[in-house]
Amino acid sequence: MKFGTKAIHAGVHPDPTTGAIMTPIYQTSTYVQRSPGDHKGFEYSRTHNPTRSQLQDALAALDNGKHGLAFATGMAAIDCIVKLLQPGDEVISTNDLYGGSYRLFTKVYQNYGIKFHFVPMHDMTAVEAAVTERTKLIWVETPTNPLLNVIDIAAASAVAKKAGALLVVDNTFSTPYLQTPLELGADMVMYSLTKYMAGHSDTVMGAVIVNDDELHQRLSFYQNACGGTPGPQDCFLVLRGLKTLHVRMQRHCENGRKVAEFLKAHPKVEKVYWPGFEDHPNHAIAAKQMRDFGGMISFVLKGDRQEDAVVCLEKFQLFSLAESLGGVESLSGHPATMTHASIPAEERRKAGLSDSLIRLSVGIEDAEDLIEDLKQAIG
Ligand code: P1T
Repeated sequence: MKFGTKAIHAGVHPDPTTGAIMTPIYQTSTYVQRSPGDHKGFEYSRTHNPTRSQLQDALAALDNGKHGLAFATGMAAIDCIVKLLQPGDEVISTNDLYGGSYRLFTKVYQNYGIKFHFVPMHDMTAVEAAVTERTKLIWVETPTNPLLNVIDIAAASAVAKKAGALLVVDNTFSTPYLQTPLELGADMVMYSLTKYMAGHSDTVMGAVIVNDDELHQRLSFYQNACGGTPGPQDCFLVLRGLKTLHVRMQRHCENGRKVAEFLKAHPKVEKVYWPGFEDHPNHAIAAKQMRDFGGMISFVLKGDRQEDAVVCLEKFQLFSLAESLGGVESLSGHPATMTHASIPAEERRKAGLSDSLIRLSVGIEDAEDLIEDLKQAIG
């Protein structure tokens, strides 16, 4: 089955009692048993819920994976993955990543005896150099948030396999429409479903997709034991969003290209970060592992001054200044003070993240209107 057909049909089935074509919102905490242990596969909604089950199946199908697990937020999904580790274990992570992931790693799990190495992963030799006999997990985000670096998933998988470590790909920026990491050797794909997957800025949720049965069992154990599960209404919203994922992503990519090209040609713009440019340092890998280049773009104005970035952000009319990304509406953000403020300034600078960087999530409005907005804001 092709992607668009799967987005609409995979994992879901009409309600057996009524024929309702949309998965009902099973707003229930518990399920009546005829006799102790004699039930219909559902006992308690932290453990299983029919709306969540259909979403998990739909998510697995889109990534060509076997099992999906849904969580209350993207951070709860990441938290569940890190719980697979033991004190003394080591993680190699990209040094350019969502600030909340960095915060969870360094401010929470470092206290539990897990060691994190942050390296520029677009250079695979840096990853190889960080491997020790204690390396248990390799954490990839590609394209990265917010610098749009592209990491070679197949190469990272080769390093992980040699090290005996698990490879995770945070696929939030790409979605399975653009890349399917399990097919490139990843052990786990992770999502903030809050973003493109739900697509309408109306819910926060996360997910993990895996092929391996044992890994699925271990993650399911933590999903239930720790309880970071989503409610059925949120699962319904993501299920509804997934049905248009392919149409939305196509338009995000088309608009992304137009906006990136406009910015690149603008005399007041110093640098544009977008993996679709042929002169992007990792363009060849992006072209190999992605089906298109997405709608996330970052840029720096000439002079590289934070004051100028703030003025530009204040002037936007259509690119609303807000955290998050991947919704139908265009958003703008200032990573240094917003999404990446939890990364110390020194570390941000080392990773190449300027305090004047502006991040855009290009929505699916008419591109001409978005470009008019950029023109008036940049001046
Ligand atoms: O916000 P939440 O659903 O918990 O997901 C966390 C998360 C994980 N991974 C990536 C790559 C992300 O971008 C995020 C959340 N990011 C933002 C809120 C943001 O504006 O970048």
